[in-house]
Amino acid sequence: MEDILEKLTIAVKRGKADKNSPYPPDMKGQEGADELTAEALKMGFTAEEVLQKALVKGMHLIGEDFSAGKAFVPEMLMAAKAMKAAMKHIEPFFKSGSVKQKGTVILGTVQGDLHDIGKNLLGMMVEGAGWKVVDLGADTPFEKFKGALEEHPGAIVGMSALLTTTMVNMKGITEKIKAMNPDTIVMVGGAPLSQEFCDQIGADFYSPDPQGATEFLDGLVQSS
Ligand code: B1M
Repeated sequence: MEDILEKLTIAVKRGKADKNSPYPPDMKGQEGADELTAEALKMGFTAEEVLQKALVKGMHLIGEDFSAGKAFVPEMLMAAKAMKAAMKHIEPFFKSGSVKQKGTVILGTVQGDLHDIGKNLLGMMVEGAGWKVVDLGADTPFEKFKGALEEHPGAIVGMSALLTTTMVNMKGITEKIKAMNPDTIVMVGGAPLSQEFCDQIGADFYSPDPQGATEFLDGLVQSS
């Protein structure tokens, strides 16, 4: 049973998106992240298990290889492509939450940063928990957050960063958002962040994972 999760971890790490993908050449003709995710779900693994035990694990492994100089940007890109092929099967499970919307959350990966997989996962889970999500994408400057806040007054802002060099951009954006309206709630997350950093930049909430962010959001509804 667990065998399929191991195969899926390898498919993501190696960037094997689907059976027809010619990359990597030594895996030609083998099932990729697309088919293996569908199979794992069919076998009864939960979306959460597939995500944590295979997909996120595969991304972590390619990250380790990159740190060790054994993989490079093209390999990370292929791994991201495989992850995305898998996520389309996972998405319906996270989006099947309550229909009534609890409020609006504006999400974006911060300016300068192209990593969008974690932000996309967060978006799926928040949407599944019953929130309207306005996804501004990656490399999001303050102006885009401003425009979205003007369109959705009272919305909560969620910012993601994966690089130590881009997380610092969250400070200026948070300050400008608070200058527009001090009551706007700003939550931040992403692998290099910490509670201490969140406090330093004047954001309202930090969560290392989408579950914590969703619980925080739901807590806002209960307390209002
Ligand atoms: Co990049 N990259 N990358 N990369 N990349 C990392 C982040 C890195 C850790 C790799 C490494 O060195 N081991 C490293 C950062 C080092 C650092 O700053 N400390 C790195 C680097 C250096 C770079 C480049 C600079 C490489 C270069 O060009 N020399 C470059 C930068 C480009 C740019 O952004 N300007 C770069 C490029 C890329 C690709 C484009 C090739 C690709 C991204 C593709 C894409 O996202 N569409 C890529 C990838 C895939 C990675 C790794 C391998 C995987 C990231 C990922 O998707 N993880 C990554 C290594 C790693 O993470 N171990 C790496 C899976 C994802 C589910 O996790 O995003 O952490 P994560 O999200 C989590 C939590 O953090 C949390 O929830 C998610 C689910 O649990 N979370 C939130 C995230 N946002 C949240 C917000 C919240 C709450 C929770 O509230 C608002």
